[in-house]
Amino acid sequence: MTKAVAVPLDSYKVIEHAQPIACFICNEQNNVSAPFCRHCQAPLALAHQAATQKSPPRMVAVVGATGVGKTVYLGMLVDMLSRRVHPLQILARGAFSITLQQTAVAALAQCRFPEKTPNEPERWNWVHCQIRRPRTRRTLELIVPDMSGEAILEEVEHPHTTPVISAFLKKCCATMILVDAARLDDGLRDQEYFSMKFVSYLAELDPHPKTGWAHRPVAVVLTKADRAAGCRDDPEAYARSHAAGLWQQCSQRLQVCRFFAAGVAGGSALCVLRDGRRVQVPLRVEPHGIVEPFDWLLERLNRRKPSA
Ligand SMILES: Nc1nc2c(ncn2[C@@H]2O[C@H](COP(=O)(O)OP(=O)(O)O)[C@@H](O)[C@H]2O)c(=O)[nH]1
Ligand SMILES: [Mg+2]
Ligand SMILES: [Zn+2]
Repeated sequence: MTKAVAVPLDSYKVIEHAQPIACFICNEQNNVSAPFCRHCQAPLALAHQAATQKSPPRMVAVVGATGVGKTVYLGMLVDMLSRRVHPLQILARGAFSITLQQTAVAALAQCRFPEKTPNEPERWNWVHCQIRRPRTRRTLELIVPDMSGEAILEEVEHPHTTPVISAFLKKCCATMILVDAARLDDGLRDQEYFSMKFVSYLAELDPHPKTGWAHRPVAVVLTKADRAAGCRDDPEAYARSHAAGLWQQCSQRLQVCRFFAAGVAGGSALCVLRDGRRVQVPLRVEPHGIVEPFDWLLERLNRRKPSA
């Protein structure tokens, strides 16, 4: 005979979990205890953090083809900004904001570049930080994910098939388009084609005559400037001569656009690993032009009202 036992029903738990939470990126409803959005796979920690803020965080995209230098650039940018006091102070929010900085800087300190970014959005580092100007009480919450180049290309080639990218880019208030200057210097055109496709994708994603992408700030950053002679002195002139199609598209389609040159390594060399793989290694870390595009974007953002 089975002995009857009284089992208390934890029904309060059901009620707690029945309350949905909207994903901060795509606005779809999710279970409050889920770690990632079931629709776009963005971390729901962003929605939980945003819920504690008076004004919603604003988002900036850092885009470019695979291998252009997004992870290295973003890791170094967060590291440099987090040490700076003037004119802005940056405070990272949440562990994954610091992970990007940690992995990029740790790799560079060991004379290597960080590993390739995984394709799955749940494995990206979503930098969420608070920007404070000393002596003013105004703060700005900013979200900048380190996305994979493959996922960006997939969305650009087939619009609205990668929900995390399309929803994110629709809500973004500014973007940095990274272009590999070392490849431009070698006469290769893939970087130019990628960025041209991206600019045209943006223009079609939100064509609103006043608030669309044509009016949002876009910084075009020529990366690996240490490997492209002449691009540091005048990035715009360099883009005009080495990526004329991109330069023309930017000047025709974007009202608030500027060209920059940046480099993290002071020099790099090709190294053959034991397994036969050939990888670039930084010979020394000599950041150049890292914060300038970010400062320029922030200044433009401060002049605009949040649209989202
Ligand atoms: N010379 C040089 N190479 C760089 C620099 N930044 C990145 N790279 C190279 O570009 C590769 C890809 O960088 P990564 O940031 O992972 O690119 P992502 O795919 O756009 O995130 C690195 O492994 C390096 O070989 C730089 O500032 N200078
Ligand atoms: Mg990456
Ligand atoms: Zn979502």
